[in-house]
Amino acid sequence: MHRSASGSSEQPAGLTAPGPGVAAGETIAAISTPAGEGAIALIRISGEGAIAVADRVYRGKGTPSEFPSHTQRLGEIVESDRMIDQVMLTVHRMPGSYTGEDLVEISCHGGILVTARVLEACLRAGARAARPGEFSERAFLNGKMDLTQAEAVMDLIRAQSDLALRSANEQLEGRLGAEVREIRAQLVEMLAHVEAAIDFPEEDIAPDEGRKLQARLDSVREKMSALLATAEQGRILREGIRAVIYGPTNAGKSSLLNRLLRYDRAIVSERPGTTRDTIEEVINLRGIPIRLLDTAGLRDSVDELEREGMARTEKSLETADLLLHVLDRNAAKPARFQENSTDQIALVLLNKSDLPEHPDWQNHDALRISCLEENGLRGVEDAIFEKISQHHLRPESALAINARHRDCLRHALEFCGLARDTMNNGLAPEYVAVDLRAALRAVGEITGEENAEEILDSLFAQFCIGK
Ligand SMILES: Nc1nc2c(ncn2[C@@H]2O[C@H](COP(=O)(O)OP(=O)(O)OP(=O)(O)O)[C@@H](O)[C@H]2O)c(=O)[nH]1
Ligand SMILES: [Mg+2]
Repeated sequence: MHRSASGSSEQPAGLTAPGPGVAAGETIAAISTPAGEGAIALIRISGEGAIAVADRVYRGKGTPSEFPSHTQRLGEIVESDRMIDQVMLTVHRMPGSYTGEDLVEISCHGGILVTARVLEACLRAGARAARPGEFSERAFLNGKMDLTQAEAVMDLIRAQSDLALRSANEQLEGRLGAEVREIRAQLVEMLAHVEAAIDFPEEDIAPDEGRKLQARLDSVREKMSALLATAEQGRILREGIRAVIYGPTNAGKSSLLNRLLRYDRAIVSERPGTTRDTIEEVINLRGIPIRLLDTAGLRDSVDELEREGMARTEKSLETADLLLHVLDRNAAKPARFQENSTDQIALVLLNKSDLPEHPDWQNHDALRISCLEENGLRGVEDAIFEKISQHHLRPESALAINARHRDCLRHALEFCGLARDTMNNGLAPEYVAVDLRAALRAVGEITGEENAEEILDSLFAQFCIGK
């Protein structure tokens, strides 16, 4: 499963990463820790020549090519006999490494210049700069993990909540891959039956056999549907819930944002029309990332800037998962206030409960809060959590597929549906086989067992460099 080579491993190292489509045999290097200052940073080298590169840049007791695998040694990185930094160097010999190749890890001091110089030394010694995700890509190409596990590495890095982390960990352990492979195995088995009928046409698919096949097909479709149902949870764990705070000017929307964030992010003032642009911040609500959007208050205004702000508010409402409708309990019910005006899930919050209640709100069923006196805010968090759980989450499972898996599964389901129709219509088994094969391909794309070449570049490009 090697991609087309556009360079040879004999070529001298360049300091910039060549484009995609480079042979996996080359030795690559990258700084795996984030750019910036830190106590330590990690530089990784992977590939056939990784240990030879280490031999050239390392000075200490012995040489890396003599070090036993998985042991760490203190030494120096040198260039033209000048020391760049004192480091710890670890050799991981193939195949027992993350990438499945010889892999060297250098822990150096975390200065921006130091790390750049250590990497540069490795590049001059024969490595080339790695593309984003290239270490994980190699791990996949060398059979260390399937695509769902490689994607889980990225999810793990980006996880912003406990639930997202748990989900990424389960995927990394291979739970999703295992479920997908089971579906695949069942499809393969069915295909074998159908193909037997093609090979021995005189035996045809007996009516009895046909019913069994349909039942099995239905059970596989159910499994796929169950996995598909986790897509919404996956989107939320990866991107967060979009909760839009909206309502009339001066109701206390920005005050609510600040309270939920627990710091003064947005400007609050008694002047109506304070917030103009939408402000977005993420909170972690009991393990669920929530993107809170504070918006420009709604009122009739002639001010052009304010009207632009309100247009943005309307726009953000379109993509909201949850609406937090904030109203001033002390003021009359605004003319444009409508209950259950949209299909979206909404919470009505009557703010300023420290002030007397306007008669319009009497017997009105809504949460009463005071951002000023910090009353009822815990109740807001409870209510948000409850709404999200009801509509978006399946707490019993941390399994959560991503958009790519969802698309593959949808295709597979479609083809299984076609296969079923074909069977029902009594068409020749050849036709059923065509549909089943297409379903099989779509399922195989999830783990990378099928069509990996086409998926790889776009998938790993989303990774960070050094991972
Ligand atoms: N008494 C009282 N005043 C509050 C409360 N919450 C906010 N306020 C005040 O109401 C005014 C408006 O608050 P903001 O948070 O700026 O209101 P907003 O909805 O963001 O207003 P715009 O950005 O103009 O749409 C400020 O003077 C706040 O101090 C509350 O619970 N009680
Ligand atoms: Mg505001």
